[in-house]
Amino acid sequence: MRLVSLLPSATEILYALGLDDQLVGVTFECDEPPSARSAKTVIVGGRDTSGMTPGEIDILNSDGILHNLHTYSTANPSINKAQPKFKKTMTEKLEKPEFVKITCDVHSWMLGWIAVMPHPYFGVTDANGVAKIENAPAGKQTIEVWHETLGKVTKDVEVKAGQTAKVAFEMKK
Ligand SMILES: [Cu+2]
Repeated sequence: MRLVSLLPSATEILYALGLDDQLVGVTFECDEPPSARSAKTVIVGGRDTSGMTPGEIDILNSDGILHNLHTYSTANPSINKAQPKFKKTMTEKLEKPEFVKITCDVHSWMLGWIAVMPHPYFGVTDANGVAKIENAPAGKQTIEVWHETLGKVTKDVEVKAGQTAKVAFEMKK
């Protein structure tokens, strides 16, 4: 079974029951046990973002060693600062829409991307390459697919109210 917990208390219960190996996703609010957010996929951008401040991101240090936050961006100011072992959470601001590369200069293998979106209509592909965008407004919409090495591809799609529109993308090197 693959479990996703959308409630901090549910995450705690799943850990207490020893079901954490079946837990694949938690929310950004699931802070108990502290390892939950670093060991599992953190789901953001759901319909309820009431607990989030737009443009703010929490960067966690869960292993208690020195790291460094280094972002590469053009629209947002770049960040380059140390995250000492005692700094469990650092809150940074990324307010302008763009794809921001983030690395740790202490550990060359630590690299990620942060997608700052101007709207809540996005999805992340799963292991089968499928992404879902929920509650997209009806009408003619443009979908943009982004991949860190393959770049961007866009397609137009007609979204009908109450129906699912399917669009296939193929990206090549
Ligand atoms: Cu590091």
